[in-house]
Amino acid sequence: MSSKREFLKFSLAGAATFSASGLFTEALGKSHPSEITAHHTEKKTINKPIVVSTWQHGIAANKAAWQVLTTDGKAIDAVEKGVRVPEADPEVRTVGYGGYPDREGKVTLDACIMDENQNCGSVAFLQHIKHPISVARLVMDKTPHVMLVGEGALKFAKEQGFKEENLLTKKSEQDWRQWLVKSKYEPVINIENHDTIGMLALDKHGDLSGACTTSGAAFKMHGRVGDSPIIGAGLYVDNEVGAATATGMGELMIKTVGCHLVVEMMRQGMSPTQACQAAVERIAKKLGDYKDFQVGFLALNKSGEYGSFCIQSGFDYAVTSNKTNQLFNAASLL
Ligand code: SD4
Repeated sequence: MSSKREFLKFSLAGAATFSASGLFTEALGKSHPSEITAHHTEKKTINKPIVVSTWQHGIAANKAAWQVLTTDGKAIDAVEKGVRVPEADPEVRTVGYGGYPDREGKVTLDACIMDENQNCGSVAFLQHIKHPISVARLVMDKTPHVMLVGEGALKFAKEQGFKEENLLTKKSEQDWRQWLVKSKYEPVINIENHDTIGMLALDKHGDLSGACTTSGAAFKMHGRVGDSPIIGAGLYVDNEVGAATATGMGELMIKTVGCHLVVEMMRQGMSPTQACQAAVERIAKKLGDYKDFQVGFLALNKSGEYGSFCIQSGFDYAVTSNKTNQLFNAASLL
C-alpha cells in the first residue's frame, strides 16, 4: 500500500496536468493565449476507464464495476453493479444487508445514483430491501421524480419486483441489544473499513457517473436520513467537470452541500485532492464541532484524475484502472 506522502505526490502531479489542460481557462470564462496553445498542442491522455470508491470494501465493489467498464459498459451500470457487492455482504456493517439498525432495531437504508446527463434517483428511509441502489436507479429511470422515501419507496420497490427481506442479521441485533444497555448516541469516528460506499466511475466513452449507499449512522433516531441519498450532499456528478462522493457524519455534508461544493471547486480549476480539501476546510470554518466527527470526500475529474481529503486520518479508498488496483490513504486535516 502506498504511503500518504506518495499518494499526495501523485495527486499534486495530477493537479498540474489538469490546470494545463485548458479546463481552468474555460471555467474562468476567458482565454489565456498560452493556455489555449497548451490545450491544442498537447494531446492529453485521459485515464479511462477508472473507478474509485470509499473504504476497503471498495476493492471488491470496484472489481464488479471494472467488469462492466472493461466490456465497454457505461459508468452508470458499473457504479450500480459495484455498490451492490457491499449491499449484499452481511460483513459490511454499514451498508445494506447486515447494516447496523437504528435505535428501534430497524435497518433503514439510504441510497442515490447519478448519471452523465444529470439524471438522478434516490431512496431514503427504505426498509426491508437489500439493494436500495437498484431501487434508486429505477426511481431515476422510471419515474418523473428524483427521490422516494419510507413507505412510498418500499411500495415502489415491491411494484418493481423487489422482495421484502429481513435485513437485521443476528450479529447486528446483538450489537443493538448491547447498545440498548446504555443507549448512548456516540457516533464512532472511523468505523475503520466498514463504512458507507460511495463510488465514482469514468467509462471508455468518457462519461462519469456515481452511486452512494448506506445504512447510515448506527443507532440513529428512527426516521433520520443522512447525506448519502441527498444529491449534492453525499454525491454529485457533472459530466463536464467531475464527480464527488462523501462518507462520514452526514449532517456535516448536508449543512455544506459538500459534494456539490467539491465539483464546483474542480470546475474552477482545482485538482480533485485540492477540491476535497477545500470542502473539508469549509466544514471546519463553518461548523464548530467538526473535530468530533469524520468526514471524507472522494473526487474524480473528467480526465480520470482522482483525489481525497478527510478531517481525521484513517479514511482510505480504492482505485481501479489500467494502471492501478489498490487502496490509498486520504490526506487529513487533523
Ligand atoms: C450518513 N454518511 O448516513 C452516512 C454514513 C457514513 O460514516 O458514511 N458514515 O451520515
